[in-house]
Amino acid sequence: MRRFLDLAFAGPVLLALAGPTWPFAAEPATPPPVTVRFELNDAQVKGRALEGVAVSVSPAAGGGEIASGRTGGDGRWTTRLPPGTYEVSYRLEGYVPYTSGGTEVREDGQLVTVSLSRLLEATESGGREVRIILNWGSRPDQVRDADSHLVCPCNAGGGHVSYRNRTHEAADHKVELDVDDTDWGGPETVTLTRPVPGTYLYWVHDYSGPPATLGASDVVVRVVIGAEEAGEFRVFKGITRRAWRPFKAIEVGRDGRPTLVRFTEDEIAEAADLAVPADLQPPEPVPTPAPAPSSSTGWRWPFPPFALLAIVILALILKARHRRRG
Ligand SMILES: [Ca+2]
Repeated sequence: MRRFLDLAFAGPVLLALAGPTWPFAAEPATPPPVTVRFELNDAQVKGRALEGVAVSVSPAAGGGEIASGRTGGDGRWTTRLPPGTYEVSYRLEGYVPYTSGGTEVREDGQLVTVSLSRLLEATESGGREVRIILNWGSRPDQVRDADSHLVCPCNAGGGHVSYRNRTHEAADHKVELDVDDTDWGGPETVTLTRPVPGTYLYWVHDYSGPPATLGASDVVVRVVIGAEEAGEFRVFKGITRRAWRPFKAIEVGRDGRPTLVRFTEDEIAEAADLAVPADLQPPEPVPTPAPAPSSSTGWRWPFPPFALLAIVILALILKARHRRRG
């Protein structure tokens, strides 16, 4: 009887402890939010932090703004977000508005570096100016030194602009790389002034490899034509090459109007975005063959360690018994 009473009492207590949702299934858990720092800087002026940038964050899947704020004097704004993919827009007077469609939030303390491009004066030549802005990640396992390369179609000497040759200037046009950033983040900005008719080729090179780390990095390339963001490109994860072409070309017509030409899906499937002219590119290192797989158990020894431990314990027990009998 006493036992029955105990059970009768314990049942409701256990139910109460189980919480109000029992016996219904728990809701799918939202991952706990992590701290994310946004750092805004000027795409053209190295080291210039941008204060007062309005940042607005919405889930990429839709649902509207979930966080917003403005950067402080250090160009930074910090918030907390559950890991996921977000659309983030950046607005500052005098700069080209920018909305990023696929900002991935992964770990606590993540730093998202974004560079804004100043609005050009609404002149005829200003409308034809092209800026290619490269940002990359800030984690130690991400590419430390990424480089922008651009080849001008004018066939003049020095038309390949990179960290080795930052300015290409002819009588009627100019290509300029503002800075060679060598320690994470970026930006590196290439500016085309009065581009000439033809095909401009651009690619990103992982200078600090091997190993190739572009695929582990947050490489983002944006193209601004005049006052418009013409395109945003993110490196795909898992790329094992050290060079990547985010877009096919900047095509400039006979009227001097530049157009951004993207790769088609078929071209990307054929890895055209990894094809950089060999004469312009340092050779890729020959991949070393993977080490031969070890035995199926993973242990090269006749006995795995736990078997050896068992044998030692067994030997000690037998020895102790032997002593007691003796
Ligand atoms: Ca660089």
